[in-house]
Amino acid sequence: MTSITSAAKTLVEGNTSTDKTKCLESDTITPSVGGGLTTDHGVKISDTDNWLKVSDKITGGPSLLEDQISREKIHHFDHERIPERVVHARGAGAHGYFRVFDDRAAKYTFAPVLTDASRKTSVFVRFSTVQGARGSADTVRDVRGFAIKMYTDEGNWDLVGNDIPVFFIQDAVKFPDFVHAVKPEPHNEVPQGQSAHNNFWDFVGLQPESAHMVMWVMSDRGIPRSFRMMQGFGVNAYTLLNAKGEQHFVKFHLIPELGVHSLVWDEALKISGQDPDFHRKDLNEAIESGCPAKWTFAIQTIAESDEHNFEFDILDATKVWPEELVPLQPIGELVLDRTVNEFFPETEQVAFCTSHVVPGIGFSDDPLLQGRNFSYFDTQISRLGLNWEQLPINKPVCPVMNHHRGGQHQSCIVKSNVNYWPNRNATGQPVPPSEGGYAEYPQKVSGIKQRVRGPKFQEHFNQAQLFYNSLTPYERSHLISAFSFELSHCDDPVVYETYTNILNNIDFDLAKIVAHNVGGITPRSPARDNPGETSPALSQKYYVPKTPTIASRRVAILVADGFDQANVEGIQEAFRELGALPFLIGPRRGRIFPKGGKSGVMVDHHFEGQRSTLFDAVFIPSGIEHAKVLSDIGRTVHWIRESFGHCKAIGAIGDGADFLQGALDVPGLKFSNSVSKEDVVVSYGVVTVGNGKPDLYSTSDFAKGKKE
Ligand code: HDE
Repeated sequence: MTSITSAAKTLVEGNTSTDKTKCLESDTITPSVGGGLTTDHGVKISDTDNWLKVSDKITGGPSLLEDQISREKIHHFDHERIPERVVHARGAGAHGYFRVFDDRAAKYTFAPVLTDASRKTSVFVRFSTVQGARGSADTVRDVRGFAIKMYTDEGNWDLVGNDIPVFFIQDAVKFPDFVHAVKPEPHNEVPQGQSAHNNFWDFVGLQPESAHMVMWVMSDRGIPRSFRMMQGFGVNAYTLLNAKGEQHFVKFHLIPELGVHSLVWDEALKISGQDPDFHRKDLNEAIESGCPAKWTFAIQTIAESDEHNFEFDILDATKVWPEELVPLQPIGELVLDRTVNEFFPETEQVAFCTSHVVPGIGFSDDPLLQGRNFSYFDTQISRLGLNWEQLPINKPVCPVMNHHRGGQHQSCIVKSNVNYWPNRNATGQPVPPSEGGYAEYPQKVSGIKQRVRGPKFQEHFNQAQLFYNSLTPYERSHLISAFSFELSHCDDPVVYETYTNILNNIDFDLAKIVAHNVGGITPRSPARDNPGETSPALSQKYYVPKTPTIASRRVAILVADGFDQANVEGIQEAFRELGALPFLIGPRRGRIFPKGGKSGVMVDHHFEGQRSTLFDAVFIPSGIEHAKVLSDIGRTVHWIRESFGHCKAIGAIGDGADFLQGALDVPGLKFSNSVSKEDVVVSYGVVTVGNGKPDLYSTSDFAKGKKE
């Protein structure tokens, strides 16, 4: 009922506020405790636990179809699900805002959302994986969707991006083929949440335009540590129109404040089983613990007159605009600071359309974008129904008025005797461009009608090679492992042999190693030269945060009875001061008693309940008894070894450092044998202060030392 009233109000009058959170309040209810249950038609219910039956003192008796209250409950339940998205089915969302630093983008656009620094535009962002179903795991190797809905005063602007700057195909008409190939195979619906299967590699092996994007997905970008640590890219080339009527091509970028970080593959595989909701929990945990997710918003622009001055076609979505050629211009920030109240009406029902732009922002002739502009609106109709834009999460914050009527689930009641234009009442006339009406740039177009791609769309390997060359040695080694994992899951030799040929067009050594690993045909000579050109911004290493921080990072503190209380309290306080999230993990979830302490501390988890994979770092305090227990338990020794293998920071004091030394028998790894805080030893990410009297050492200094 509330949604009908507010939707109708929006259509005619507009909202009184442009803050989306406030607008959603009229559609949000808080169930009152003791307020009583009702049917959907508002009649009070006295019993929701027992179906109406014909019973006597001996039997419960048959259920009666007559029971309209039970029938309504079941009816509603039977229809609770809607079709999941055909791609990007699994997602997580959050609310926040966008604002620009100043009006520096005014030379490119008159769109106030990109130029008016006094504005705080409400946003809703949905992150997603692409291949898997709604119930698949978060940490699979895949592209991540990064879809932003900006509720601007001029209407909704949907920037539907990914965490990878290029795409698998150049022309939208290939999308159904690509999606069929990557999704579970038609005969057996295998695999789920993976591209490691014959059909995907068959398709991309026969479709060389995919080579660049495949390199990105096989790199660490395919397994992000967190949505909050991913870059975002609009991918397609859009256009900006300025007040003088000049047009520029533009690409949109988001750079995470926390830097770009990934899991390692072994970690990602384990988390898929240990906590399939790892990413969505991470987003909520960070926001709720006071660490909003933040990105710098930047643009790359190319003047219309420069369109053809590049060796690649700037409208080809399988290409980046290298930053050496087209620098990034930071213009604003995106912040996510509010979690959703209810998943279905917000994250599931939110619906994005690339065609939703606001005046000052337009499209280019990128053939992928043109197809997307058709596809998104269309898919929302089958997923949510024609009137999907009236759903609370999708509704603009500005007035909506037109003569569209009817359709399923129409929730606006328009009080008017006309529903067309022109009309005798002059109701709802179009707004002229001078008063803010959307106007297209008068682009000159000529040519021959034919099914072709531009000549520069034919080159597919230069940028795949540029990407490979720009990776650090460890990034390359991860990439080689990823190809080896994926291709060895393909059991049809035609498939993995074809793909190693593709790799030989990128780099001879890469092709040789992967072919050797997966049983492909080892190439004898390079298919093309690799002159070694690089672009540093393509490596994740480039995105080290300006101010390194451990804020929102999860730290496990392993404790057993007899731990040193001062150590633990000191380190907890130090971590909290730096915004990190310390968790106590013990041999039981209950009270664990410090040395000489009677009251004990409640630990958050049991060693078996949460594994090292779910934390960014681990700390072991001092305490002889406690260290002995830890070293006697195989699981805790494994915790430490696994953390080390996954390159996590590990810290220990006193007896804790002794335990660590026993658990980590790694040649070359150094441990402290001094009690002096001046002698903290940092070796391969393992930070120790030696045995002795741990209270001589201030644990908060330890955490700060770690941070540096
Ligand atoms: Fe999508 N894409 N896509 N896509 N896409 C969808 O729309 C499509 C493409 C992206 O969280 C669908 O609402 C075509 C590129 C995201 O709700 C569908 C082509 C990029 C999301 C669709 C592309 C994306 C989608 C399915 C041309 C990165 C999730 C459900 C080849 C810039 C949005 C839906 C959300 C979703 C079509 C390519 C990103 C079917 C035809 C390139 C983040 O309409």
